[in-house]
Formats: sequence, structure tokens, C-alpha cells
Amino acid sequence: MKIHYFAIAVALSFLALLSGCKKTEVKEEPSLKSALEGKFLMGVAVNDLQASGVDTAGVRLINEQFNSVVAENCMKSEVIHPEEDRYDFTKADRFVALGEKQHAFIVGHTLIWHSQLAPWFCVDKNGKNVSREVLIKRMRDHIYTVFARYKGRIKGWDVVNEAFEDDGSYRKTKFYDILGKDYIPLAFQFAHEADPDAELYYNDFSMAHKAKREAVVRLVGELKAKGLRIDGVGMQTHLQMDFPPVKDYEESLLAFANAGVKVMITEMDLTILPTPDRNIGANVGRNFAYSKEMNPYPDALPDSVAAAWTARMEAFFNLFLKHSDKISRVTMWGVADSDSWRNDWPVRGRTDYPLLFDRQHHPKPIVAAIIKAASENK
Ligand code: 9MR
Repeated sequence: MKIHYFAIAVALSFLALLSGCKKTEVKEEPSLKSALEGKFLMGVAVNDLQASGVDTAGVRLINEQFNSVVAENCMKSEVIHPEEDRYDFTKADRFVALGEKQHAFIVGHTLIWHSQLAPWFCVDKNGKNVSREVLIKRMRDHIYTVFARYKGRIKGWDVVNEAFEDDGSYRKTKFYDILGKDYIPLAFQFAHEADPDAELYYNDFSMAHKAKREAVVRLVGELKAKGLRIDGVGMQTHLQMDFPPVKDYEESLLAFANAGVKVMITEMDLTILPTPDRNIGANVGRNFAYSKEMNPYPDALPDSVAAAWTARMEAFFNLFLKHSDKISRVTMWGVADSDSWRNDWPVRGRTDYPLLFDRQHHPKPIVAAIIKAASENK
């Protein structure tokens, strides 16, 4: 018994000694989101494995590094509204719950898009295009129902995605076939009716092309002239090493800001792999056959190649910092390299290195470079 009391007394005095000691300071590494605070939100696209919590390493990075999230796939019409009278919110609910848990600015992607479109959306039971009236009703129902579920929780929406070709002409989608260019203002009108507080965006790839830039500026003007709400233009920013030139990209960024909307970098990634056609943008309809030459770095990037990648990524982040008064958000299209769609497009089964965190979820040198540049850009 005596020994027992003695042991407790020793333990207590040891604890008292410890609490008297000065706490050792643990130096927190700055995160991307804290370094960029006051400049723009740092966002990331979230996939289903992350939203469901299976990818714990990915969730940890989302939480530590990012303060905005966007749904990579789970809100596209083929997923969320697979049949005319059936919605499936399972995955989207998980995504929104993750964003709320992490106090992130949540972005919905995307309402009206020709790709990953629910197969029933624009056609009747015989596969024939529906009438103008039917499509308008379907668009309204879709937008109203999805908005009703997430009203006040999703703060901004990509309302229309990829409506233009690179030459500035309207993409000939089913929406365009049936409604002409009216489908765009209609979508913005329905979205605003459904949640007057939500920010509404137009989102597209290959925005550095002059003709596309001009078409988007025209669209913003037309929407505003009709008294419709449009808050932002999303520049997707799926980059290649040699395309587009930073200068052309900057011209588009400035043109959108001058049109009176916020600019958002919405789907950023930078492929290091050869691209069979530099004008491919993010046109997922185009694919090319696999060959060894097209997959030059299956194991790792040579140092010089990695350095060139870092330099190009840094040039873009320096541009974003230069124009941070015009940019409200920069979103990466995925957390770690292994998550990226780039590994399978436009050639399936390649190993690409397009994001800020590597396959082990370690930050690449670009992360420290961005944090340093942000701290120097007061
Ligand atoms: O990253 C998405 C990928 O997982 C999907 O297979 C693909 C299908 O269309 O869509 C990808 O995301 C696209 C985004 O929704 C719109 N802009 C282009 C993106 C890359 O294709």
C-alpha cells in the first residue's frame, strides 16, 4: 500500500514539474489557404472517394490546404437526375456534407452541360429531340429541384458549362439544337429564381483563344442587358506545357474582369505529357490510342522535367497574385496526381503529374513556392 501512495506522489510531482516547463512550440507549416487568405479562395475538386471519407489522405489535404470545394462529378445531370422522375442525391449530399464540415465555400458543378448529360434530358421515348416547351420545362424542373435541396448551402453554381467552340461559335449541343442560344439566359433565369442568393457562373475551357474570349464577353453583356444575374466567369485552365501562352491567358482574364464579373480559375491542372493536338482543350469527346512514347514517365519525372513543370505552374500563380483583385477563387481539378482525369485523357492509362500534391499526398515544391510568392505579394 505504501509503495502505491509513493508511486502516485512521484507521478504527481513529475506532472507538476512538466506543467511548469515552457511548452515546446510546434511550428505549424503555413497552408495554401492561409497563405492566400485575403487574395482568393483556394479550391479543389472533390471526388466520390473523398466525399465518402474512404480516401482519408485526400480528405486530410482538403481540410488542411483548401477553403473551397467543387463537385468533380456527383452533381452532373447523369448522376443526380438519372431519369426524368428520379433524382439521386446520395453522392451530392455526401459532397455537400464534407464541404460544410470543413467550413468550405461550396460550389455546384454543373447544371446545364452537353456532356455527362442524363440520356433522357433532351429526347423523347423514341430518341427524338423534344419540343422547345418540353425542354424548357425540363430545365426548369431540374434547376429548381437541385437548387431546392442545397439552397443556402451551395454558394455558387456553374450554371452553364462549355457552350462555345474555340472559334467563338455556339457549340452545337442538343440544348442549342432545340432552343438556340436562348438556353443560356433561360438557365441563368431559372437558377436565380430558384436561389436569389446563389452566385451564378459561366464556365469554359480554352479561354485564352481570342475568339472564345470575345464570345464569352459578349455573352456576359447579353445576360446583363437582359437584367439577369451573372457573378463570374470560370476559366477552367487545363494547361499544357507549351500552350496556351501566359500572355493570351492574361488578356482573357482582364477581358472578363472588364466585362464586370469576378474571374474564377475553376479546374486547374497542368499536364506534363505529350498532347496529340494542342487545341484539344478539355474536349472529352476526343481520344487517342496508347503507345509507350505517349507515356514517357511511368515511374517518376526526371528532375529537369519536374523543374520545368514547377516553373510553368509558378508563372500562372504569379499571374493570379498579380491580378488577385480580379480573381475570387483558384480551384485545382483534384487533390493528388493519382486523382486526376488527366491520367486517362486524351490517352487512357498514362501516368501524369498535373496537380500540387504527388501520389503519396506529399506537397510538391510548387506548394512552398506559391506560399512564398503569396507572402511576398502583400
Ligand atoms: O474530372 C472529370 C472526369 O472524372 C470525368 O470523367 C469527365 C467526364 O466528362 O469530366 C471531368 O471533369 C470535366 C469537368 O466536369 C468539365 N470540364 C472538363 C473536365 C475535365 O474533363
